[in-house]
Amino acid sequence: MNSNIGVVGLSVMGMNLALNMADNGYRVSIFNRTISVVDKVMEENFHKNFTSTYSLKEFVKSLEKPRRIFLMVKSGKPVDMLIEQLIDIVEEGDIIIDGGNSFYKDTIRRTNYLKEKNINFLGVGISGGEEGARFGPAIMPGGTEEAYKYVKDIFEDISAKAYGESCCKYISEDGSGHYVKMVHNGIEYADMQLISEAYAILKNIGGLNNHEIQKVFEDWNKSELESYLIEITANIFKVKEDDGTYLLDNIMDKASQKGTGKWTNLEAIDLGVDISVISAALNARFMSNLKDERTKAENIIFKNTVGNNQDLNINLNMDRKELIKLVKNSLYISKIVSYAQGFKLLKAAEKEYSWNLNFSEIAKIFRGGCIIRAKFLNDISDAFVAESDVDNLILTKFFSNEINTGLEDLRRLLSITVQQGVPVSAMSSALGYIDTYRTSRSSANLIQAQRDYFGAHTFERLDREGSFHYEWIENNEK
Ligand code: NBP
Repeated sequence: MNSNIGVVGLSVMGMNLALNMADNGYRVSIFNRTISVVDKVMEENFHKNFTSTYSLKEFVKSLEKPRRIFLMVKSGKPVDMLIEQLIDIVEEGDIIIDGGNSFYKDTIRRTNYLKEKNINFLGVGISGGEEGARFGPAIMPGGTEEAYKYVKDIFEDISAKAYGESCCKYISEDGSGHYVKMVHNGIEYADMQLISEAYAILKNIGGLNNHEIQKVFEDWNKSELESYLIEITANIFKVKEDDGTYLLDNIMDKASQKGTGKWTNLEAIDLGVDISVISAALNARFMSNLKDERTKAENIIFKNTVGNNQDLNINLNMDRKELIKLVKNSLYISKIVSYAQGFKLLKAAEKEYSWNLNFSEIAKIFRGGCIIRAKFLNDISDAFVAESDVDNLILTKFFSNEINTGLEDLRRLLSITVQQGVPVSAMSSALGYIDTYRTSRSSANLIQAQRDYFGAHTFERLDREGSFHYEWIENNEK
């Protein structure tokens, strides 16, 4: 019997997804460029539903029609190379699926290229790493709905389940699935940075030790902050080395990245969308890597004008319990803003690329399997159902109320971090965003005046329609 689906690329993700499909009762053909890997998988991770194949031709022949070919290889050139090799072997109507972390513009290009040859192409965002691939990832499929029909059952079966629903929902045309995955990763950067800022405040201002911080995160995970990242953070604070020191304290403070956070930011710049919390998170990773410079700077630029790094003699006028409450509410509000910015970017992309995105359903996908899974995604999903046309998540009834309830705490906390010289750029960006968004009369009138002054760029007026120019220099000289 021919296989129901085939997986090309048997590294961490491909192999685990193939096992997941096989566990769900699907017959799976497997293939890998380096064919010794196929034998290794058959020896070390044998599954009765696997069919091993040793050439792309043999692989394609082993599949039932229309063929479902799942590529799980390194993104970029390898995907194009595989497509070129497959084109001559597959038939019209077959479906090539790219489950890797491809750039969405490549997905759009590949979709159009294969469409000319009547071959279906799906660009599928997959999140959850090795564990997710094996036992249930979040899946974000983009492409034609027609082609999606052929993989829907398999994808829904292998996906994570949250609150009784599959964490796989059709997104929209061509690159939309990979786009949503990209934005997911941007939000992930922000989430992680905000949590690490909360840690910095608790440690450096609150004076809490690792054990106490562990308890705080454990406690927060029973609140509206309940999420995978808060949960693993609490666990991280438990780990000690043989000598009794905390592993966390021995880890170098340089954060790496693989580039998807960068893509999200570049895209936001392209579409003119403010995702300042996500950008702050990316910048914080860049800055973290300047370890040597930061170490030098600490002895050149001081916390105080008096020229030392002593804490300012400011009476916080609050006990630890109060500070912890401020940090919790600030983290929550900042988190709302970062998700709101992510969804705002999706809204702009929907318009730009003529997709049809269902934000409530996207929030539901994120509830399981992926890194940003969090309880409050239920509230986001509900808010988008109640107010589907809302301009910004923070304007919905539920979230505007949450922000109004805790905003004072965010202001109070940030005034303390400013005084104490503790860097919390993502939380500061969240407050900056809220204040900018809620200011009906901004200072951009001055920018327009300056632009018109030096470049005759003209300006609009509040009291009249039209485009105006003023002879600033001439009239100034009079
Ligand atoms: P890698 O991203 O490390 O890719 C390794 C696989 O790509 C191997 O099977 C390799 O075959 C194959 N490959 C390469 Br490299 N060049 C090829 C070519 N020209 N033709 C055919 N195959 C080629 O594997 P991964 O970590 O399993 O990730 C797979 C995809 O999933 C990536 O796009 C990744 O970004 C994405 N992703 C990863 C994670 C994660 O947590 N790792 C999570 C979500 C998404 P070989 O054995 O012959 O070298």
